[in-house]
Amino acid sequence: MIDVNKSKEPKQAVIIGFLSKTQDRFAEYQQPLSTRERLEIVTKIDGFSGAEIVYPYETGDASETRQWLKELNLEIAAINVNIKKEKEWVAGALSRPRKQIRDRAVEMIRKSKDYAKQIGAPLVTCCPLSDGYDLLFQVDYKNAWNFMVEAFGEAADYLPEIPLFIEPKYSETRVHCQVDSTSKALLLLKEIDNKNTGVTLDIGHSLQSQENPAQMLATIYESGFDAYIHTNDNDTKFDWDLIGASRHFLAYVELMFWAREYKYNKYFTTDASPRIFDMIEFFNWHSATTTGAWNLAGNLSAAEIKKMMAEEDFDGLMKMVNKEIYRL
Ligand SMILES: [Mn+2]
Repeated sequence: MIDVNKSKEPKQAVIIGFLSKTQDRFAEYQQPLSTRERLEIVTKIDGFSGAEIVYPYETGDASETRQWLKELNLEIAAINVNIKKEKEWVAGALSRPRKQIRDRAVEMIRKSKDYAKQIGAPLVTCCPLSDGYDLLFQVDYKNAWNFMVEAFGEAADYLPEIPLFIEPKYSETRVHCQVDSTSKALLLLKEIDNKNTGVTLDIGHSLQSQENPAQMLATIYESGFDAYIHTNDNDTKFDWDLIGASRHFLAYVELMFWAREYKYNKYFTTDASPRIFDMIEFFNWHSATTTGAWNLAGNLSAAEIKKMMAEEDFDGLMKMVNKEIYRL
């Protein structure tokens, strides 16, 4: 295991779907590329050594993909299982009243764990975006919650050496998602009661849920679960997947500070979309920003900061932020 507190370079990866064509309701951005071509682009970005790939849409033959990874000297940060795209899951997958629909989603997560094992990925992450509601009086909250606990529990029990991470998000694709905050994800994991689980803390999702990402990282660990981090930024109203630290610089540095405190050694996986920007430039800047924030946090005196917190030296902490972080 690397000593993260001495490392000058945080491990960084990217969700490779962002290296191809993306679209919103009004426009399309960038060019469509194959999984192999997307992986080749990862090697062109300074500071990136890992990829998060989507099961089953970017994952072909496991041995072929493993060969590509070896050739390109890349690692898999995570397998991201998609349980929202298939027609039957557009209105939800794990919280639906019909058991067959839930069972097929659980089966998809199980298969993604098999694939993760075959390819040497350390974890599977799942963001149940379509599980939620658009209108009030639309879903039975009682059943929906219990179905999600049961379904995620079944998926977590399978192949325990590949842990299952749940990624909360407030909104999209439903107006209000079931797992709408980090705390809700933790409550779900407490109900499931399986230690081979964790929370994928997406900075932008956390901000959209009116959270402070650093505080939520500490809450995840203090609740006894593992954490995996997605990096990006937004305006707190919508999950814009902006370049890291562009709107919440101090929150980004504070998250890095606590990630170091907890000796976080998984990938910082970029969940940001270049859209109108030049793709390589965008990710090079994102990577440099994450490395810069990591190093800035590492150069702070953690012992002094924690002493000031213990002594409630609020003025000292405020000055530290202005002098050492903002450098004013
Ligand atoms: Mn994410």
